[in-house]
Amino acid sequence: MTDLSTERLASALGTRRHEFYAEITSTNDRAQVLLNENAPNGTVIIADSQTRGRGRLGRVWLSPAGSSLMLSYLLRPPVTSIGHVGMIGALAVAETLDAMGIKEVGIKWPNDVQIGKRKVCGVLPEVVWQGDQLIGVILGIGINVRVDFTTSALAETAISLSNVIPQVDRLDLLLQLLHKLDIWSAAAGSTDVFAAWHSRLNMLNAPVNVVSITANTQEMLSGVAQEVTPEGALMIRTPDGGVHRVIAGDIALG
Ligand code: BT5
Repeated sequence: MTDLSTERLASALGTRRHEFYAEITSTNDRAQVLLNENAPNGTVIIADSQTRGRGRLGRVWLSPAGSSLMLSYLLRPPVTSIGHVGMIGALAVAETLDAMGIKEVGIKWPNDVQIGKRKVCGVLPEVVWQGDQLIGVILGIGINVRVDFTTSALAETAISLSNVIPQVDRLDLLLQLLHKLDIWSAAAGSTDVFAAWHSRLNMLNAPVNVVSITANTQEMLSGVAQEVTPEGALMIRTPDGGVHRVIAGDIALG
């Protein structure tokens, strides 16, 4: 028996609006359609496999069929709180993994959830506008449940839950995660979101190499990850004493 199926999901999710796909391009694509069709907050789209699963900046998300929990969750936060959505995703996942007894769970800026220093989950918030009107935000989440990375290029940087705990039922994982997402999305805009997210950052005060990415430029910076601001900007202190504000990018530990 597979741990994710239309029948199991229907009986566990009850009245929550949801869709399950054995295969889809990307759950975020389908979420966009449902958001535009006025689907309620908390609607969730789940897939067993994605043919065009994506990360930030057009990158590819690796997720062989049957191996991951992949979902998109719909929210309509106040426009001033859309920056909280990625934080909510990472925070909800980190709390869920903690509650499963997994050790060394932390968040690496901007929103990777790690076990030790390896990525177990990626978060992809996508904001949907109609003109200058906010329609809502799609929170895409991919968790490696039993992906075998041994022969992959990600062998050194990625990890699955199956590497640290014996067995995971993806439906149980989903239910626990949705519970956390419901709680934290209701708190979007409150200072509690940033405080809880910030307390789980695992790279503050560490030496890092950062690629700072803007619309037209990419800049490499090496220094210490000094702070992350409530707006989510990473502050890097370089050896010359300068402090640089990084809005979007990636970090590798230096
Ligand atoms: C992310 O992007 O980490 C966001 C990933 C979001 C995936 C979910 S799945 C459900 C929903 N539907 C979608 O289409 N996407 C979302 P980013 O920070 O850009 O990280 C991408 C990078 O992580 C890649 O370039 C690889 O280096 C690495 N990577 C790819 N697959 C991975 C995996 N399964 N585990 C760990 N690292 C991975």
